[in-house]
Amino acid sequence: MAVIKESENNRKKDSILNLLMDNFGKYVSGKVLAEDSGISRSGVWKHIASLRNEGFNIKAGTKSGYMLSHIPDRLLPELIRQNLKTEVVGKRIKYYESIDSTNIAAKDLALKGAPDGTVVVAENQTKGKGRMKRSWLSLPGENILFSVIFYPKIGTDLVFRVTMFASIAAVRAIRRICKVDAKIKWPNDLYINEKKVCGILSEFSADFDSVHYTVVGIGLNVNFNTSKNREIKNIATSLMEACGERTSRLSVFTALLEELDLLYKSFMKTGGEGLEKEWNKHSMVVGRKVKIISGNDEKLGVVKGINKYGHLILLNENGLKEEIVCGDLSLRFN
Ligand code: BT5
Repeated sequence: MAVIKESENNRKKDSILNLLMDNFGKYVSGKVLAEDSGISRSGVWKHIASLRNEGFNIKAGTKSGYMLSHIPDRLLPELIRQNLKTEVVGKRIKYYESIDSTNIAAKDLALKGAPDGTVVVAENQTKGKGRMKRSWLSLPGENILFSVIFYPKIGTDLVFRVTMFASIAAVRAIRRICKVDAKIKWPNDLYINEKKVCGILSEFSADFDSVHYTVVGIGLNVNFNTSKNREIKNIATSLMEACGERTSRLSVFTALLEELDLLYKSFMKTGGEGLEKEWNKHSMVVGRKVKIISGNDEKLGVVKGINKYGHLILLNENGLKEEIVCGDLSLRFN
């Protein structure tokens, strides 16, 4: 019941914002807004107050109505919904100004039964997580930080395919908006010009062998001035740095949710058969000499590609093929 009320409320707020955005810089009367969204004049006023709280500048005149004069640079659900064309991903969006980690919040929501494709997005994370207790750095409002909940009907042996389709979705979205080809570095990174632009952290919960939920967390550097950040300035880049101009976070985020939606729907039909082909096409490591570090173990070899489970196939120094299930891959070593 609460969910129906929430979506009805969202629909009304979206329709008010939509009309104000269509008439940006012009007054729209309270009567027209009320009729268009199917609520009372006082209902309109409540939504206007809530939009103002979120950073929209809306002028009000007793006779003229309301005029939108500024849209905040935020990944607000009502802004995302204005253009989003998806069937599953982002039908429900939880937005935070600041949170510890969107993955933590998404796992909590998954345990409470949040719908498939629920998105948790934040402007800032106080404990952004990488793999193996590493951190993910960002600055408020500069990048894209979000997690999506999926309930794929697969066994744990195929769970890496979720990270595979998420990486491909990010490559496609970056290509669509920025016309740049990002490359995938096994197991979970995207690089542009040999520098990391995006990291993916997939976590899952399983009953016996079957996956209950997966949470895919994506951090994508958009308008990040990485050179100002001592810790990552030599290894990281952002879309702004790669393309030479600021990029609309909203456009990239919308494209990314749409690509995730397409790939997830096809994954639900086919189980992700053949995903490795597209992944290998975008790989930055195929054919290159690498070092794989797993715990205390190190291996050198040339990468042949990944197999259907997402395991890395390495041609080792003795000319033998090895299958690596997990680890860190380094391209800079001697
Ligand atoms: C990752 O881990 O690359 C996965 C990062 C996932 C972050 C997202 S943000 C939304 C969601 N919520 C979360 O809490 N997490 C996810 P890993 O492969 O372990 O790489 C971590 C390493 O990347 C760090 O140790 C740094 O060296 C580097 N790094 C940290 N922040 C970076 C950034 N903004 N850009 C590029 N590299 C970064």
